[in-house]
Amino acid sequence: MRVVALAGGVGASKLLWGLARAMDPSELTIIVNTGDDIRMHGLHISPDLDIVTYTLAGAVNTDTGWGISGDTFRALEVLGRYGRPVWFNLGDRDLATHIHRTALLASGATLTQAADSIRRAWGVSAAILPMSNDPVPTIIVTSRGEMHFQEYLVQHRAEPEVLDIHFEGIENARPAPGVLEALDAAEAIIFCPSNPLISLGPILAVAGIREKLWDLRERVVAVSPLVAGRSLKGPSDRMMAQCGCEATSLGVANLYSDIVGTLLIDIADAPLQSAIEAVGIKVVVEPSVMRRDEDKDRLARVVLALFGPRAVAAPAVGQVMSSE
Ligand code: FO1
Repeated sequence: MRVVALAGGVGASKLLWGLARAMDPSELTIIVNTGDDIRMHGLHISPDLDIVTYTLAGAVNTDTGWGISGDTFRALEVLGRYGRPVWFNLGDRDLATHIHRTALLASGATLTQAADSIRRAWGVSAAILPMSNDPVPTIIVTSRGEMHFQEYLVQHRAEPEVLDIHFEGIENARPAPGVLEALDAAEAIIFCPSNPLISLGPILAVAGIREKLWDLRERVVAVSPLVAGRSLKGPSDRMMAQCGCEATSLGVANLYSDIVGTLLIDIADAPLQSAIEAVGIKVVVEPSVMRRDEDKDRLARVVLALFGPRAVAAPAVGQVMSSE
């Protein structure tokens, strides 16, 4: 069964890790947000592409959810000595990825080709596609002025009040090669539990993607990133409230009501079920917090099972299932 997942970074990658174990990963295509991409020290950094790649390779730093496990920060120390900004923590091994990507782009490769080169080198068999090869930086308009999303999130620790969100250049951004084709061919489309405004929002804003999902919504299952009105990682709850959206799974449903057939919500949100159904979305209530690997495996299998028994592979040898 061909499965397409729309993904941001840390929240998404936990479910993706489970999906890649619960199905044949070569049947999985992941369309990744690139609104978080930023240029630092002359290098093209694609945080969400890298988080997804490192996670599926089993190499991600599981304490932070980003960067490479066991990485050191010696180069960053020297960059600081030169007076360069060091608020964005680029590890030594991680820097090799950014150097490789930047060199490929400078030699005329596309971001799609760079992402593919990186995921192959890490032995990841799922296809990892940037949403677009055109730059679409996410700009946050805050009480302290306009800033790039990474400046808001990392440098300012998501403290400034969010007044508005722009995806710069979105009018001219085209879907990357393979994105619309993968959606067309998908038997199952999964929205990972990512921030609907700044992680899946940029993907859905690329010309043609939301429109394509209008026709496919019966095969779209979204996993809510909010549990009891709180995001488990990152500032989704605060951002949603500050942008005038209800910061609950019902608020998520409202943002997806034209493109999602089924929303999976946590058991803590069961009281929202009928309100969500009233916006025309079917609801599945399941434990959705992924703390341990067993939780990721379990949720991935629950999501895949919504598309029928064929979607879920037999557990790999040695794979632990929390329900067993
Ligand atoms: N997140 C942080 O909170 N602090 C960092 O210093 C940081 C560095 C970083 C370096 C490479 C990378 O791929 C991701 C990094 N992230 C960092 C994560 C990133 O800011 C966000 O979590 C994603 O963009 C949101 O998905």
